[in-house]
Amino acid sequence: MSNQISKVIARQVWDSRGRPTVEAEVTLVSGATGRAIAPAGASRGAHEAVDLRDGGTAFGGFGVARALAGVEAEIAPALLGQDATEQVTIDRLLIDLDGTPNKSRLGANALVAVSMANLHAAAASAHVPLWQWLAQGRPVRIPLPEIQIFGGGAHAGRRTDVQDFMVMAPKAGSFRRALEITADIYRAAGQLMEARGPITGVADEGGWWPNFTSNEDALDVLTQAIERAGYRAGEEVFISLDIAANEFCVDGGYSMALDQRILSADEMVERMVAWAGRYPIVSIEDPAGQDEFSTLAKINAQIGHRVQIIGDDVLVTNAERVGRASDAAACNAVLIKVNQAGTVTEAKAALDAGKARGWGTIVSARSGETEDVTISHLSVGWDGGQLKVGSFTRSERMAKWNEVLRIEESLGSNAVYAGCDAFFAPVAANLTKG
Ligand code: 2PG
Ligand code: MG
Repeated sequence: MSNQISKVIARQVWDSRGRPTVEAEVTLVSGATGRAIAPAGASRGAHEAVDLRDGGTAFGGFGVARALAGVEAEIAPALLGQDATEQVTIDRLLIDLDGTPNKSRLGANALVAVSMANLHAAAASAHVPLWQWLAQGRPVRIPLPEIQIFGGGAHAGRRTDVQDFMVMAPKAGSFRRALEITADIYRAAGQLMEARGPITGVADEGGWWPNFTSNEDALDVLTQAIERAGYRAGEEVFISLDIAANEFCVDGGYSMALDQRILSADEMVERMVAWAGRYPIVSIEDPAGQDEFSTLAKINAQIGHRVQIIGDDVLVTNAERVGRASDAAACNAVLIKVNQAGTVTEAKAALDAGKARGWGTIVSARSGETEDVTISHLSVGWDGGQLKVGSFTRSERMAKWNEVLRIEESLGSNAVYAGCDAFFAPVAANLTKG
């Protein structure tokens, strides 16, 4: 059978932080091959699948020799002869082979690279682009992008408490236009930053390095940048935040470095509600710690009808945790990062769990990335609705935006931009009523 796997190899390549990571290559009897690279997060949830790193002194402990060895000694022999088009079976095999609840034995970095490489090989064998292989004829939309303008938190030496200050253009009409709008805003934001003092570069995901006296200062400048670029903030272009609050959640309180004080959970709720009232915010990710379902529920109850409340560190791309959050009414959207789950199939299950509840779903990159564009295809092929890749500079980010541009172009007049419909219905309705 030509779809049988004939070879699986893994090699060490390097990510956007200059750290080693795993690239896997899967070859089929037909000669088709697929290749994928594992990304790596910096602000990680405790319930994520974990990477296998060598520790010790070499490469700051980030070496992947053990992860590579596991692919060679165990994963490759187990996959030989398997049908690559049976992704669920392949992933089940990987999960069972690892045998741990968090993928710690063989490493989520090894598993996710092989799982995604297999997906590419299957698509190559069918001679179709990956997004099309995933869609299998079902209707898809071009995702609404969520694009970072300022990077903070764990991606910028904690110069702001908030990790991602982003923009969204749900009414842009097309992905191509949304990127043009973002380019204008990114440039305008740079000019505003320059006027405030020397620009000191960019953060991990390419957003301007923050030079702000408070989180609110950053929100003011971002709003100004939208307007300076010629767009109406709160009508055409909206702000999206990843608070990544888990990073500064201590004993249920929130240690806000720029405020020089610890907010109680209720004060955090008040802060989010106040920001959503004062700024043109349409989306907030992780406004509470990774197990703070009740704090999230309070925020969701107050603003969830008009603001997307995304779970990332709290949901860790896990269908079961999506169910828990849904029961607690803690979120109305789920971030999907394949390496948080460890396999393509588990990530898809989390996405489906979100969709089944009418939630927004956002396929996302990690802060440590490479030229790999798998997620661009996942976001289209799975009809994910939204895509988060980081900022609008640095080629590990631009590669992913550019890939979606190509897909949109290939669809011609059949391309449908997800736009406002990418949100949970009440949020979408609120956006379109104006
Ligand atoms: C996040 C991601 C991407 P990291 O928190 O959503 O911005 O960061 O990959 O460091 O977890
Ligand atoms: Mg996040």
